[in-house]
Amino acid sequence: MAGKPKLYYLNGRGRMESIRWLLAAAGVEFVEDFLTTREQYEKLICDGDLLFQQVPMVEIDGMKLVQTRAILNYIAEKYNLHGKTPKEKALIDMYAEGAADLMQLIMMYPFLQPPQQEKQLDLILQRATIRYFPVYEKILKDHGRDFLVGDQLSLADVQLLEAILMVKEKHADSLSNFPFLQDYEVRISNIPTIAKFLQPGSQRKPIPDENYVKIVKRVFQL
Ligand code: IBG
Repeated sequence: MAGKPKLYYLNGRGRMESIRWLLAAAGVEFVEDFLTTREQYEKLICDGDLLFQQVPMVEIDGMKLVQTRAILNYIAEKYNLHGKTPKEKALIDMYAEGAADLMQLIMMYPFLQPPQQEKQLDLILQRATIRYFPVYEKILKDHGRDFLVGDQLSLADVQLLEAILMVKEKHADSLSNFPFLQDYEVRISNIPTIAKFLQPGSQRKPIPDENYVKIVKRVFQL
């Protein structure tokens, strides 16, 4: 039997967090190797482990996968979280990418200084409530189903819940005008594998703090 997937990244959210979420939602155990020094990162490059000299990298099924989207899609395919038909896959990718774009705005936030940080916060809340949440609200309202696509959990649901919780960390009331998304948040959060990941002590990473930002800057020489 193949071993557990091994994740190479920092001990923080960044681009790896969605991969952790998806594995957890699929009920797959994983191990992590945390980069804390520039030397560890350079060793991975020297050993030829990083195709484009970048992390996230995930060792899985004898492969060293890089590129977040490729990794997510592989896991989604393997664990039946990527729909049943080409059309379902396209919808899932489209919805997942919208959530990823929103999360990208939030990912940058801790790396900014005032006053850019306040501007970024305004942008995050504006994009969430004017551009992204209305789209997902309408999808759920129009088809009246439990999940974004088809009749089962998919990559799109996992990424959307991650995005919703990230926005709520910035502004707790951000779903107040979106009743379908409020119900959806509760429903998806209660899926047993996801509920477990949301419990304290899981491999879910906390909101980035100053120390995490320092390590990121040190490892990537920013
Ligand atoms: N397209 C790649 C992907 O999606 O996986 C991009 C990967 C990437 O940018 N990785 C960064 C890296 O390895 C680390 S995440 N940089 C080294 C280099 O030389 O390119 C950095 C990041 C954080 C938080 I942390 C927000 C955005 C980016």
